[in-house]
Amino acid sequence: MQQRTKTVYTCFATDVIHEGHLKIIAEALKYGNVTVGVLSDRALIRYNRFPTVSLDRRIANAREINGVSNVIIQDDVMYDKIISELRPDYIIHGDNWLTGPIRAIRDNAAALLSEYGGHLIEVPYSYSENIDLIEKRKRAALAMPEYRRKRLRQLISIRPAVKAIEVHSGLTGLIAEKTVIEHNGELDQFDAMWISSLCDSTAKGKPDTELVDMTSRFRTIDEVTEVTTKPIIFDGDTGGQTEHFVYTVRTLEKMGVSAVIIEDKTGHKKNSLFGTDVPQTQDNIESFCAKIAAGKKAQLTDDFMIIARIESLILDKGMDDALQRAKAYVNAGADGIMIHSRKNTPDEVFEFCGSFRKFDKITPLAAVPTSYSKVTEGELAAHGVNIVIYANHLTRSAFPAMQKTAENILKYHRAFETEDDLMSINDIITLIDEI
Ligand code: SPV
Ligand code: MG
Repeated sequence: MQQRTKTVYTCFATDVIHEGHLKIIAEALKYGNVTVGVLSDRALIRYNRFPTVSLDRRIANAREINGVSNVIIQDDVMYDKIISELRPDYIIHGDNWLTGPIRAIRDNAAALLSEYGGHLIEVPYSYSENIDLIEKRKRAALAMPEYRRKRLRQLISIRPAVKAIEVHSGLTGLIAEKTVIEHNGELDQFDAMWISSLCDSTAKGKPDTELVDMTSRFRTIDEVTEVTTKPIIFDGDTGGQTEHFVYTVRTLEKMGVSAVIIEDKTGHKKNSLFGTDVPQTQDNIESFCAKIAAGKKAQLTDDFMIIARIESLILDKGMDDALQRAKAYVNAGADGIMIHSRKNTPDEVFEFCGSFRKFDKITPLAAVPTSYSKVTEGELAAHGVNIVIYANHLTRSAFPAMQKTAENILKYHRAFETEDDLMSINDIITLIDEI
């Protein structure tokens, strides 16, 4: 009886086929007919590899490889669907997936294969100067303003909810950029960064009152863009005078920022989470609409977004006022609406989103679940929220840790007792990659 030709599957999470991939294909061909899976955009993003070329191009690249019998799309980083549909005899992969969070993908594939006697083949991962250069060039391309700027709009169209974390320096930028976790068999990471006025000011020891000027805020953006590729949402406070805001928009666009969020307050702005404990003045609708319209007129790219932030719930002005403003701001050209709340449940945010979505199904909505932190991203997305911003969490976690270390050194007149709380010297001196 003639033996059935074996099926070998390999999946590529890449924009460029290089010698490492060709080595895997050469090895795979020894075992049978080779099917290559090309990760979809959605899956590549989960994998922390934002695509720089289209899915069609990536498929064409895979088809051009000699010896490949079949090219299919893999729409999830996990192999469950592929394995159940294709039932490959072998899955072949570089052994780099034995370490780090992607080990979860490997273990999952191995378990599924073992259910029917399939095998995993792991080939030594190829490191070469050329592969290294390809990786570096890709990262450099993603960091360029024209790629980075449009990435937020791309993510909004792909992700159920884009999640952004606060950053205020190169170091916090690196945490947002590189933190990938595996939890319950899923990989996760942040999609975007929020340059918070609160945290940017706090890092400089200044109050969050628009005291830190725009030139200094732009310096923070520079620090962050220097070492990251993910898109930036900039907290533009009130946007300042309309005559100045138009210049801010141009500068942010040029720097590759994806969106500015401006809040409808005027005068001596204080942080929203003070609520009505401090005097704060909400701008009138006409004047704020004029600021949005002027910003939209000034912008030069289609990618950049001006998101209008509504403070009506913060200032106890009521739901009707918030909704009336939302309508007006969208009509004035706002590319998105951020609804802010300082309640400890998400109820009023959900109510706003429900009413807003009755008359506007498209305009992206952003929420900042600081005071209502029990809500999950999934719940917010189910109510129509597109962007979830964790607005201050890196600063709030770093400060108590630093304070405790300072107190312990004072207490014990030496540093030994702090050691358990510290990263190792080796970790800190190797944390930042050298070129
Ligand atoms: C910020 O992070 O600076 C914000 C959000 O504007 S909030 O602090 O909640 O006002
Ligand atoms: Mg702010």
